Amino acid sequence: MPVKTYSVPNISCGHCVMTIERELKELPGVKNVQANEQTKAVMVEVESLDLLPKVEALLEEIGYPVENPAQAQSA
Ligand SMILES: [Cu+2]
Repeated sequence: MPVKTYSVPNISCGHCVMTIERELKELPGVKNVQANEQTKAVMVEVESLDLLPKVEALLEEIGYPVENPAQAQSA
């Protein structure tokens, strides 16, 4: 399944990591989420790349906008 790693500068502590993982896992089609406080990265595994705009919108909504949205790259 496709995996995308985002750079999310607003991650500052373990609480951010837990919030991001909990919220993203509730999105249908998201299979796995791993956020990292040290690297400020969020790895998402999705059923389809079509879901990435939703992932990005949700992250922005909860206060963690991504630096490198999928539209800018070929994932
Ligand atoms: Cu935090």
